Amino acid sequence: MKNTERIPVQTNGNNLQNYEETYASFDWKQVEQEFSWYKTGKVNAAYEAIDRHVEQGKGEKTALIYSAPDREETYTFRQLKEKSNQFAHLLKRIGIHKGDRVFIFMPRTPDLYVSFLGTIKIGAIVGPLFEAFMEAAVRDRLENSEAVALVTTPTLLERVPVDDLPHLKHIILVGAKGELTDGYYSFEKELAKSPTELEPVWVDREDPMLIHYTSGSTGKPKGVVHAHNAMIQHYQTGKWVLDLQEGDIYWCTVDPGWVTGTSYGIFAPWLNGVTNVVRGGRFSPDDWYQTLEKYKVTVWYSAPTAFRMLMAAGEDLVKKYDISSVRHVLSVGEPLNPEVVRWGLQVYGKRIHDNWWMTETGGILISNYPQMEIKPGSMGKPFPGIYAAILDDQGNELPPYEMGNLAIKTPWPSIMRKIWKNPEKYQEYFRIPGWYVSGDSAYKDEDGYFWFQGRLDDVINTSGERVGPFEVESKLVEHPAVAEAGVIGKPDPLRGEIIKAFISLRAGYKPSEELKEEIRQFVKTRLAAHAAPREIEFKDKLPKTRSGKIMRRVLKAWELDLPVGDLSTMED
Ligand code: 6R9
Repeated sequence: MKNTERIPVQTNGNNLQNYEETYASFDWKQVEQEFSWYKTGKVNAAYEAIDRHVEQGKGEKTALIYSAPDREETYTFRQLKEKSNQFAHLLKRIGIHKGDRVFIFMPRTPDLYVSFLGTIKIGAIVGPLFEAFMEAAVRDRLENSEAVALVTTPTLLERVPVDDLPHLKHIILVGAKGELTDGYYSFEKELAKSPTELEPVWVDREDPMLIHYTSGSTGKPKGVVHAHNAMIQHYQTGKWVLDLQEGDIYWCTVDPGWVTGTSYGIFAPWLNGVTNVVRGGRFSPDDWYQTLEKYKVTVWYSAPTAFRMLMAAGEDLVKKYDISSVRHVLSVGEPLNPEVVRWGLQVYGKRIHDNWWMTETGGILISNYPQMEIKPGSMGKPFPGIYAAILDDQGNELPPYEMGNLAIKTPWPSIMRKIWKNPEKYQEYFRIPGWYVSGDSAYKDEDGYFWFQGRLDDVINTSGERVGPFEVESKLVEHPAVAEAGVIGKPDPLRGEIIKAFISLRAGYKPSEELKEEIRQFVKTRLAAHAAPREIEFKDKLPKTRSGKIMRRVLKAWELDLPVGDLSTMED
């Protein structure tokens, strides 16, 4: 179905003047010249993110604003440089070397960011973990990566099976009380006795710096490895997609346990020398609007699940706060339902700019730019320097509107360099020569906009029609009673599959057979008869990952009584 809805350009953006022209002429080499690598042949991404600004006279600028219910602190670029240097000295003292894996398992506090930067400064590989992980999830990741050091808190240490992890030799505790035994170190005491100056370890741009574990639908999570070179992409997408400028107050709402929280919660803002807001504590609509108001946030990057929850919290709440400082709003992680885009425009007065990428791609590849019309429901167009296409299984490019494999021509600066100890898995992404095959299905329209349909495993085949679950879910959330929806295909002897929808209702609505029928008719009349869910089930909550993605495979496993696979990334 052709979509004719358009949202015109609002602010025109600041950094990227003309998308079409830039796309036609851009070369990544232009960006590389801005960093030390270009002059010396060596680089360090943490140096480029923090220390470089101190050397360029921006040491007293605020780099980090940390806000949590019980703690509020700010750090300048100089302070972050010094503290991360001190942490780096601690690692050096205990014998951590270039290439060693250092994991961080702790709540979002400034210490997390200091540890992250300090690890990279000595050329070690950092692995951030969600604080909510339970023992099995922590074990899998530390075991697979053979981590030698871990930064954590005394409380979270209870979930680390230290005795079963032979490689793990050093535990650095944030907030430890009293004397510690061998192999345990107090973060605060050790930093206090470390010098604030450090010569970073200069590495090759291809040297690894970061591992993110991401789960596939089956099997154990995979350790996706990124190199220092990824910063080229973080920096440039920060400029052209986030539209970051000198005076911005930037807030990326997500945790560094998810790749968005590192590429865009650490690198993009700091490589661009911008003030970065980090909020600790749990999601609450009140606190979020308060954060925007209090710090006068200008650029706000979040995820569809959060925007849907803010939408469900209603318009009246928004009116209680002054969020007029916000200039630019962005979303990633899941398809951004058109209804959410419309709501954002109506209530915030702002366009929400959807963009697409993956842990494996390391940075944004497809996006809506400030100076481009938005077609609600579309992920936008490829970033300059990126060629994206829809391929059939043989690698032929498909014409507009045909659904197929979303694929990207290799390489680009932030593409993953390997999957830790799993070369077979790595190769699967490159099964079509010259291309990275994402595993997502999508189509492209005649203007070059990309439209997400679902993970390939999620596409539903009902009575011979291929239906992407996203289209159905987006129509469902347009119904006033629906807060969130997850749609799956359920095997059916007659139709191949039928569409089943799991729905959580907005406050004030009660489940009933009449409501089911009303919702079914709503989709039937506004989308297509074949796309209307034959079955509807109401749920208090839908299963989601910690990054907020609805887990359709879990819905499907529950429905069909199948094994659910790895659940370590599921929220409580
Ligand atoms: C950054 C991140 C990647 C998967 C990806 C796709 C889904 C991400 C999306 C989107 C529709 C968007 N996804 N952005 N789907 N529209 N704008 O999310 O990385 O956690 O590895 O997930 O998320 O299915 O393949 P990751």
